[in-house]
Amino acid sequence: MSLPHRYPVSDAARQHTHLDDAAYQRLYRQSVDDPQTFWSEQAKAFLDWFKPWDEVSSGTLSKGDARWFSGGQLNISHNCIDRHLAKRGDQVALIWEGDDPKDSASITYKQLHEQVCRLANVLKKRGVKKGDRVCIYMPMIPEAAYAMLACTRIGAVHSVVFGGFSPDALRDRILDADCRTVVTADEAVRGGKLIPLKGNVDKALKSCPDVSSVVVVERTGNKIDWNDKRDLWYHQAVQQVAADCPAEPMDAEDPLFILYTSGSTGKPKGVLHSTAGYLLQAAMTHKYVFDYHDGDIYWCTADVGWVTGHSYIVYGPLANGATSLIFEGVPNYPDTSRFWQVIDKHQVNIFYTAPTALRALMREGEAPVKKTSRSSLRLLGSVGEPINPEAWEWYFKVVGEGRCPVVDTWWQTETGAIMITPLPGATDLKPGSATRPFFGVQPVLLDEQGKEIDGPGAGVLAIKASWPSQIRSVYGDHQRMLETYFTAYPGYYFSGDGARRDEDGYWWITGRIDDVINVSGHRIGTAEVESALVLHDAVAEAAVVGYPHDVKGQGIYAFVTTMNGVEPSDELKKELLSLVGKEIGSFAKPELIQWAPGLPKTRSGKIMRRILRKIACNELDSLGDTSTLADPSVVDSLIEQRLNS
Ligand code: 6R9
Repeated sequence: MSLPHRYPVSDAARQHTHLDDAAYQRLYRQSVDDPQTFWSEQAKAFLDWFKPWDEVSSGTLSKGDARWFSGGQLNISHNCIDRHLAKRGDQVALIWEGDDPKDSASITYKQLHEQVCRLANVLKKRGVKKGDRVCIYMPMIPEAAYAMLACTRIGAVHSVVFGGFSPDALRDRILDADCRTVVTADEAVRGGKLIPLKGNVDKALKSCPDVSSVVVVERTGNKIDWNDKRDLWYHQAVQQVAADCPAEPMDAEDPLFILYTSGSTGKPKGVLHSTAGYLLQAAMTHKYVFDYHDGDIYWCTADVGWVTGHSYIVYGPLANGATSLIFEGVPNYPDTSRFWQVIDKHQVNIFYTAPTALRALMREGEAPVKKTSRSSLRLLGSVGEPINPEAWEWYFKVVGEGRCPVVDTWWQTETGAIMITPLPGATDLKPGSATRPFFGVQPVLLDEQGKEIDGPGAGVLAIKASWPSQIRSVYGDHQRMLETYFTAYPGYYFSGDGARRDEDGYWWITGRIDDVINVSGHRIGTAEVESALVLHDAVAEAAVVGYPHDVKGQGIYAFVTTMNGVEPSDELKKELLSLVGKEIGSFAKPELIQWAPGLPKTRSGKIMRRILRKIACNELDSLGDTSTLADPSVVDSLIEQRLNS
């Protein structure tokens, strides 16, 4: 194996940056040795407070009761909008690039202020109060950001549900958080196709009798069903309220948003974040990781339905008074040059995307990239899954022409903001490595017994001290948060990821070690897909595992046992796929379904996923111990029929 490449910090990056390596070292030391002073200085520098805090942090990881800046008061929308008005009221806050390249718009901070205030007043008028949950099910249009910020303005807790989720998945999330208000659009437009968002909401709400208001943005103007008692048009409602709305003072630890994410067990968890710590770390990482400077045009291609969209399209950039681009479309529409064309069109300086998009575009060759200039680009970022060195090099050399540092940022819905990452002016880069911890983050490698591994090695990635944007709870089930993240290794936050640390102390994230599959950066719990499959009358049992996929990173491989007397068929396969689409969303449909006469089980009846994973990955010489199987012969037949050979 050849040694991984190392790219030293470029002169350009060093000269441009806020922080060189010496500054990183010094501040990192301080953040770990004297977190109280460090975070107190940062909280003053990055945020506007209505009332100062009493205590920087308290609580412990073992109790899962972290609190940051207790006693302090602030408001997120004030921090993201109002405080910028004096200096940059006429500066563009959001650039919207539509699905159709002919559609784009710019929204200044002044306009953002008015839009957010008006929508906040609409919500208030419909009875939404501080602490109430509001579901946001939206396309990638500016109104999605307005809705999030409007909630924060009045202290409502938003729960954004990705527009790719099915009506059933939407219903479950609305019920779990007891949302009474939904903000949506008539339809979404992606890659030239229409997605019936309002139609999906109507279906979901058949089982959500408590939802009393649905605010509908008119995106396409196509005909939709309407319920006069419940539904209101956004564009009409905002005209009927005042253009100003005071920002509600919120306690630092007041809940800010819920975002559902998959774990190893069945039901998605409503990860709950709170106000001050979240915004502080989102803003700070946005500035330092992306080397953001006043006037930069910044573009994160994520969807606001995922945490990356929350922290790095909306909250981090706007807290810093940045210009943030919201893209409605997809990388390959109208053609595979689209990303680079958008970069040229809006003169984007900082670009943040996912490895799966890069791998898909890489397959198209260099021509679609090379026909654009990209001369405005200064920095490239990656997030969502491990980036393979080949994709990293392509990103660096072809997209960035060797000029732009690539920051590979590791973090999670639960961490709220970036945790392990290079800083472009401080960190030598190694393709495929997320490199070093951000300020205040103390990652450790644990062995199977939960003991810390010193020096180079591989193990479980855990974090040993609280950080400001840490998960605060699982909505409605605090116990579940404690069990999922803080019980397996007492005193640590358990990430669910495996990692390696090299001789330079650099971190290499190797991927999930629990039953979570990362398909194109979407986290999907195997248990969720299995529960969908077994809903079918013809299915007796199903086991789902991940396998390496060239473009998506991982694909979903399902082993399905039919009921006695039911013959497997292509028809049944189709029904199963549409069932998963209905229960979760199209993005969770298995790529491969293998009919399994039986599943490998232990004598106590547990499915041995380890073996299924090996079969799905076609790693047959490392099947491991099969002696504990109740019936070892099922393995031979599964191997023979495997679909990924
Ligand atoms: C931000 C986000 C989190 C999971 C995480 C890990 C994977 C994210 C990564 C990465 C390797 C990176 N992941 N960034 N793996 N290198 N730079 O994606 O949040 O949707 O909650 O997913 O994604 O497996 O545990 P989320």
